[in-house]
Amino acid sequence: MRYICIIVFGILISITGVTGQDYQPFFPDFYVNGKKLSLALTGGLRNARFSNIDFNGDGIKDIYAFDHTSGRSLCFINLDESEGIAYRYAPEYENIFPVMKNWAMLYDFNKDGIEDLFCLPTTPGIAGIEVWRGKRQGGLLSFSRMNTPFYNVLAIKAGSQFTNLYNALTDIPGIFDVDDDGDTDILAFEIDGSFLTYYKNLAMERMGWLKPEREGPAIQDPRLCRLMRIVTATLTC
Ligand SMILES: [Ca+2]
Ligand SMILES: [Ca+2]
Ligand SMILES: [Ca+2]
Repeated sequence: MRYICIIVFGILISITGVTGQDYQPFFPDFYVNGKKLSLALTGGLRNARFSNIDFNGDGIKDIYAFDHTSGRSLCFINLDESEGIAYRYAPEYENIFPVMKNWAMLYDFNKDGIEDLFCLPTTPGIAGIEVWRGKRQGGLLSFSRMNTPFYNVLAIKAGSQFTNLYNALTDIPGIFDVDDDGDTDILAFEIDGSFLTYYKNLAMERMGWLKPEREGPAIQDPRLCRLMRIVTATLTC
């Protein structure tokens, strides 16, 4: 009898077919004392770093938050309301970001008006900085990882080879134009964590914006050269 039941059950499955349920996110409204909680389903933030980027292409900067504790990317659209400040939780943009850990931030290093993504390398164990170039095509925002000669992380020359620009796995580097000469520099602590290293970008001094040179056969993108032609110098201030 037992075997008959199994056979009948198998026949029923083969006839009717078995399919998994499609999962569709559901975002119900939540109210407290009649007041709608607009960010009730964000999941909360414990140790977040915030950046600005225009997700929906309306010319108004929105908010990107990377939460260190959960490793989540959270997106918030600026509603540009005339009174007060209002943001909408926008999970539909979260899947444009790769899976990341520890830290992530946005900064437009190549001055094309679209923020680029800097994060802990997605290759495990590499203490450095990974760069994903932002682009917008057909109104859709996306990021693509930039290739470099050393594990696809931001690299500096080491003799005739390249090595990673060191940044501790748990540290967030400073990424901005330190000397205000138009290109992006890096501040990062050395391996013992005692001294801050100033990685000065030499793109403006050596290449300028309109005549980029390439250093090494593996560097194929002149925009990446702008970021990679750097030297170390002790920060004196
Ligand atoms: Ca916007
Ligand atoms: Ca950019
Ligand atoms: Ca600079």
